[in-house]
Amino acid sequence: MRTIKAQPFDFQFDPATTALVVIDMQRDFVERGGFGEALGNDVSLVRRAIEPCTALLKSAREAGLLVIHTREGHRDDLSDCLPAKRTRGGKTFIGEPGPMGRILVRGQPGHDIIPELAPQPGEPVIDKPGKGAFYATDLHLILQSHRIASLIICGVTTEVCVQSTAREANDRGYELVIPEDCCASYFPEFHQAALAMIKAQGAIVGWVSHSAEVIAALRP
Ligand code: TIU
Repeated sequence: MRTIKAQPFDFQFDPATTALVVIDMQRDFVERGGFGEALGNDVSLVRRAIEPCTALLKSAREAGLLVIHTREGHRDDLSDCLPAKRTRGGKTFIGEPGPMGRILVRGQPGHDIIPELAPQPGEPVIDKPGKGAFYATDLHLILQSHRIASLIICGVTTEVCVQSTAREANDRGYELVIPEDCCASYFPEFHQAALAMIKAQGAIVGWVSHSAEVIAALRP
């Protein structure tokens, strides 16, 4: 077992049964002209997670961890986008044309994972229609088939897709740690609040750490 210095106390994990899950590091959320900006947000606030995620991803690959990427997005005909989601937005809505193609539609440029964190061949990419990465996807099945027990979760945004995924993972029996600098929100106060909720009550959902601590624990 390895140990990551974390809150509310140290996180124990075995690299052989641990996966890194990178949530929705897509152009639509972290570049100008995408869904995040269409919702009225300043994307510079979430771009701060890119560099720490890049270092963490490199370290996870070197340590031989299973690496999984997720992308939030919808079918061309939006048949998998319920009105409760489709009607949300500012001036531009899911499926409408934007500077990076149709907003949050699979295959469009904005839906791509940013080049800094591009998946490597063999790394599963989960296309998810919801906020949580387990909802209506085969993520749990893939994790089970690899005998994964622990997750390192990073990506955007902290209080939306990262937190939803962490809660879904905890309910399915996974132990999880979130390096706080590897996730970000358009609302720094929500980022802080989400992480506080996750680690509260003796790690009620999971642990919170920092990329430097996770990378240190992954070194041989
Ligand atoms: N990936 C993700 O978090 N999707 C969102 O819509 N996030 C917002 O914060 N809006």
